[in-house]
Amino acid sequence: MEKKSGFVTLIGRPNVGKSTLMNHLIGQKIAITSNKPQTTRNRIQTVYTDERGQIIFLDTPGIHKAKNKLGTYMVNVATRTLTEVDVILWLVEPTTYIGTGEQEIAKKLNQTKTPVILIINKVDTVKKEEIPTYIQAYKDICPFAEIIPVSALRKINTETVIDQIFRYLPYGPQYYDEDTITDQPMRQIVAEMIREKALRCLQEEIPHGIAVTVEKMQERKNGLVDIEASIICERESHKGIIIGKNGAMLKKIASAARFEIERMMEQQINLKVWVKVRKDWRDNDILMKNYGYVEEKK
Ligand SMILES: Nc1nc2c(ncn2[C@@H]2O[C@H](COP(=O)(O)OP(=O)(O)OP(=O)(O)O)[C@@H](O)[C@H]2O)c(=O)[nH]1
Ligand SMILES: [Mg+2]
Repeated sequence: MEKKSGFVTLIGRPNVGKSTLMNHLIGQKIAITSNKPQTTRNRIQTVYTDERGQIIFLDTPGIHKAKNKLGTYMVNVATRTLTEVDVILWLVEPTTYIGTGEQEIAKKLNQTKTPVILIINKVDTVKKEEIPTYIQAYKDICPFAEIIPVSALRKINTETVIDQIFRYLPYGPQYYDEDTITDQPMRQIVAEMIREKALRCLQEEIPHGIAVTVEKMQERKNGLVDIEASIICERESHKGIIIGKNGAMLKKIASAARFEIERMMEQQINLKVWVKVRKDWRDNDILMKNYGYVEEKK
């Protein structure tokens, strides 16, 4: 049987469940997730392979009204994928009210000829009999190839997503070997896992102003891996909150991160985390670049 292959982007407003869905579709947690909007900041590429062929997923930052340079960068990253893929998955929440954010995305999608599959996610949060009303509300704002109600969290109807993607993918070569899950370097995945724990433990504006860098990752002869990382924040007052009373908050973040990194690497790790202040780094091109938020060269 001739195999299919191609690129598929997941786009949508922040917090609609793009990263949760992608992780579930590939069967491994690569992209971090949280209940705070703007969790994903870069394009995260992962690979799904089965007997039908290969799907290369691009998870993207949520499309929103940017308030700083980091936000503009994130929206550009997401928007650019629209021109690079064979199929677009647009994720939305189950609602009949289509806000300006969604309308802006629809406008962009109406300018492309690429097939768009609408994913109405989080259907576990609504009554089953209401689902047709959400489909009805969305169906005319774009010429969708398909509309699929899904729950990424409860794993409802997610097989259908893979089936439908393969329908619209072109025939083509296998780009990666079957064992490849992602092209993200391990250091980056580790930094993201620490950022996820910080996002989940901290409140209000603090998580949005955090970046994480990994300065050292080195394996000892006995297999233990020493990791040194920094949490960068925007204000002295934020640093105090991130460290917490007697270092309690930082300990909580680091030990949650260590637990997950050890599980992923299947190795014991020794994790040291520092907290640094870089004032308003989200509006500073050079600092943003240092933390990995840099435009890809074409
Ligand atoms: N109830 C329910 N919650 C979900 C579902 N999918 C995702 N979530 C939750 O929604 C929140 C956001 O999920 P993410 O996967 O981080 O969302 P995202 O679209 O990647 O968000 P950004 O990266 O900020 O753009 C998390 O708390 C998820 O657990 C779902 O199907 N049902
Ligand atoms: Mg995400």
